[in-house]
Parts: sequence; structure tokens; C-alpha cells
Amino acid sequence: MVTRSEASPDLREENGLAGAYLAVALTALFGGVTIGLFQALEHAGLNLYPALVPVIRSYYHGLTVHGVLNVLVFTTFFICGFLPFLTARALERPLASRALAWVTFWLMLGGLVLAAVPLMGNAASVMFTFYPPLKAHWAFYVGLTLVVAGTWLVTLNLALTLRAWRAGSPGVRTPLAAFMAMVTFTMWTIASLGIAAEMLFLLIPWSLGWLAGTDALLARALFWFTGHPIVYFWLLAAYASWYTLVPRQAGGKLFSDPLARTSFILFMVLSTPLGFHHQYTDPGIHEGWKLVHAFLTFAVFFPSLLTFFNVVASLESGARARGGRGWVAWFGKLPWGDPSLAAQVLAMLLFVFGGVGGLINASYNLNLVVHNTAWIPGHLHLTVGTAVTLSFMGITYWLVPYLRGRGLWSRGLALAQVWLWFGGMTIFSHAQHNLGVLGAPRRTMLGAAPYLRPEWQRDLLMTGIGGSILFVSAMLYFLNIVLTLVASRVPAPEMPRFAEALSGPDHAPVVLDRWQPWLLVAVVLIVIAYGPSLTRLVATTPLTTPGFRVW
Ligand code: HEM
Ligand SMILES: [Cu+2]
Repeated sequence: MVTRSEASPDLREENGLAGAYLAVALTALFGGVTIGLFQALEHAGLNLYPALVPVIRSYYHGLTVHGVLNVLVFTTFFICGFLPFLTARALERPLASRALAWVTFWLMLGGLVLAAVPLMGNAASVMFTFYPPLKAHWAFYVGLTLVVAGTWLVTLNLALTLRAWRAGSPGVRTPLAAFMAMVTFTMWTIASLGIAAEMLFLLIPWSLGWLAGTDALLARALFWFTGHPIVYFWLLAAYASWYTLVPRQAGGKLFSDPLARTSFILFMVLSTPLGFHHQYTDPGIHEGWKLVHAFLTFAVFFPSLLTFFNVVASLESGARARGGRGWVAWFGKLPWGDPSLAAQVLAMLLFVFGGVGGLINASYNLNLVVHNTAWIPGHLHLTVGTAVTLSFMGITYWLVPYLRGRGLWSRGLALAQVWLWFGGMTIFSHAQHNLGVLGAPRRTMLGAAPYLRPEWQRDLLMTGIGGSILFVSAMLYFLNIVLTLVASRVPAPEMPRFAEALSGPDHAPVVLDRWQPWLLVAVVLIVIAYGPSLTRLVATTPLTTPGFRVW
């Protein structure tokens, strides 16, 4: 039997690279979801933390590890493995510099290890948002900064690869998957300048003792400069799969390639200049700018709507080709027996509710109701915890077998896993949203809270039940992946082929196939939206706040 890697041996190195990133990503996810179980059980009144000492020393130590492993490590390493892999396939050529690619991987892994030492050692229990004046060990900040620097090298490699391809293919439209990878990394690179500045100018010198104090407000502004667009960094990688692979997995075609490019360009332009929507309650930022950021937040909802329309229309073309009928009933004709497809379609379904919740979060007066309540983890487990995570799981259901050269160990187990995640998350996130509306705070060891209210009890219990189902689902996932790696006798699959488009890229002007001009637009918009506030914050920063270690 001929696998693709034997047929085109020139991309074997890219396979290895993707495998290396995946190994790190999935290890992080394993650690992350395991701690998630203890959080959910704690909320339900079962405090198992005493048994976790000395590995996890407190609820807050665990919560930091949960956040960092899930949303910083798992996502970033997955994306840095997956999108370059897709690019190489789409362009049918190796990355411009494999040496650079490996240096990048080792740099990121080195940074991760450096950050992991204080993180696991309870010297950086500052949550994944690491807001000062909570003060972590310097190695935590330096390590994470190296990981971010690594992602910039991925951008560089993608840009060089695309340039080399372009030189050999003048006048040809960039294959959609490669275009999307490039746009995603370009967006992320400009967006990550905020966190890089926060690290280099505030947190690192402060944690090393070179600066006596810090400035919580300036740090938060720089953090959210990156912290909002980072969610699009995660989502766009999932979207790349939804647009370029899922339509064909569903038996259909992508509805519109130009519309897909339009939505990615809009994401590149609009993802960053709106971080103040995380700072509605912060003093020291003018309400006028908060309003501008609120409007831009609603604007960035638009490319998500384009995505929704385009992807659903593509799914429908697949379902109708398989005999689907009716306005809604066609949905049942999707190939639900394919766990990769089922995972990603269910991820999309829950993402609808994540999107609706996001609009609520973005609305100033409603935000005041849900701010810092359990509503927020309710929301983010639908978005990054499902739209992204369940999609990535779905991708690995073909990617891991493909890279390993062995079929998935059990399709049935995978399908059960996918539906359990869907069901568990429906229960978990509904309960968290409810708790938030009832005023339960987030980031709190609720079982130990003296102000625990009787009306929270039911949803706290449901958090525990939903979280336990999620944990079981995750363990079934890892079991299947490990057995695929070591024990599967199923023949190796092909990689899913890229979807054709009903309306192809040539139906649109060339400017929709370029990322550089849009980068300029994005930068101009960022300067307008952030320039005045950041300049004033930097010019007036007192840098007088001492650091605290409250754990
Ligand atoms: C078994 C699955 C999971 C369970 C049971 C779980 C449970 C929880 C709970 C109960 C909280 C709220 C803690 C609090 O506010 O005090 C939480 C927070 C969080 N979870 Fe999960 N989670 C799971 C998977 C995930 C995944 C897959 C992701 C992302 C990829 C994720 C990302 C986060 C983040 C970012 C927070 C907020 C952390 C913070 O406030 O600093 N979780 N999780
Ligand atoms: Cu945001």
C-alpha cells in the first residue's frame, strides 16, 4: 500500500517537523485537561487538591498550569506544526529553510522548558494572563518570550517559502491553504508585539530586579493588545481546516474561495485594534477609545459571519451530493461516521453559542454584568476549548495516522469521544454561564468561598458532571492516539485532499491574493486605535508598583 509520504519523499522532513510539534502540543493538552478535572470537581464540592501535593500545590497553582498548558502551549505548538505542514502540501514544495524550521522548533521547546520549571515549581502561579503586580520568576517570562520569538521565525519561514513558490509560479493564485497560513501568521506577528513589549520592557527587567516597580495598567494594555488577537490566531488555524479540507471531507466543495480570502484579510486587518474590550472596567483609558474598540469588536464579528455562511454552504453542498434534502434535514446526511468530520462540525455548532456570548461580552453594559464571573470560562470553553480544541482533535484523527503511517486505532472510540466532548461541554459551559449570571466569580476556589450561595449549588454540580464527561472524553482521545501510534494494524490513510471551490480564486481581483498591502492597512488601523492611549500610558507611567507573591 502506498502512502503519500512514500509517493513524495521530499516532504518527509515536513512530516517529521509537524510530528515534533504535535507531540509537544498533545502532551500539554494532556496535562491541561487533567487539571481541568480537579477544578471542575472542586466546584462540585469534591476537593482533591490535598492529594495532588507536591505536584500541584494549590488550586491557583493548578489553574495557572491549566491555562498555560491549554491555551498557550497546546494551541501555539499545534498551529506551528499544522500550518507549515499544510503550506508545504498546498504548494507541493518543502519549506524554504528546513534548518531554520528545526532551529525554530528547538528554540520554542527550549523556551517552553525554561518557563515550565518555575511554572511547575509553583514559582509562577500568576495565571496564564500573568498580570502584574503578581510577580513570577524571571525564567517564566523569558521562556514564554522565546516561544513567541519562535513563532516569528515560523512567519519568516512561511514568507520565504511563499516567495520561492511565487518565483516559480508567476501569475498563479496562491493555493488557499498556503494563503491562509501566511495571513494567520502575519496577523499573529503584528499582534504579538504587544506581549513582546510587555515582556521586554516591563516584566523581564522587573523580575530580574533591574526595575524597582511596574505598572499594572500599561502591562494590561500591552497584554490585551496581543490577548484578543491571540484568539484569532487559534481560530484561524481551525478555520483553515474548515475552509480547505472539511468541504471535501463532507463530500462537497468550498462554496467560495474569494469570500474565504476576504474573511481572512478582514481578520488580519481587524483582529488587533480592539483589545480595550477587555479593559472596559480599567481606569485610565478614555471611554471614547473604549467605544472605538467596542465598534471594532463588532466589526470583526463580520468575517466570522462570512466564515459561518461559507462553511455551512460548503457542508450543504456535500450533504446534498450525498442525497440530502430539505432546508435543514440535509444536515443529517453529512458523513457523520467520519470522526474527523464529526468533530469539526460539532465544534462549529458549539462555536455558534460562543459567538453569541462573545457579542454579549463585547457590549459595554452587559460586560459589566458578566465581567470576571464564571460566565467567562463558560464562554472560552466554547471558543478555544471547543471550536479550536475539538477541531484540532478532529484534525489529528487524520493527521496522526497519516504521519505515523498507520490507520486510526478505533473509529468507534473516536466517534464516542467526539460526542462526549460535545455533550460534556454543553453541560459544563451552560452551567458556567448560569453561574456567571448568578454572580459566581471566576478564578476562585469556590468550594472554599465563605460567600457560596445556595442558588449556585445546582450549576456547581453540573460543572463537576460536565467537566468529568469532558475528562473522560479527553482520556478516550489520548488512548486512541497512543494505541494508533503503538498498536494499530489498520492500513495507513491518505491525507484528505484539499477541497475544490465552486467559485475559484480567479473570480476575484488579485489584491485578494496578496497579504502585504493589507498588512499596511492593519498597521495604520492599529496606530489609530492604540496610538494615543499607549503613548499617553507610556509617557505617564510611574513604574512604582512593587511585585507581589500572594501564593
Ligand atoms: C477536561 C476538560 C476541561 C475541564 C474540566 C476544564 C475546567 C475548567 C474550569 C472549572 C475552569 C474555571 C476555573 C476558575 O475560574 O476558577 C477552567 C478555566 C479555564 N480553562 Fe478549562 N477545562 C477543560 C479544558 C480546557 C481546554 C481544552 C482549554 C483550552 C484549550 C481550557 C482553557 C481554560 C482557560 C483559558 C481557563 C481560564 C483560566 C484562568 O482563569 O486563568 N480548558 N477550566
Ligand atoms: Cu477579546
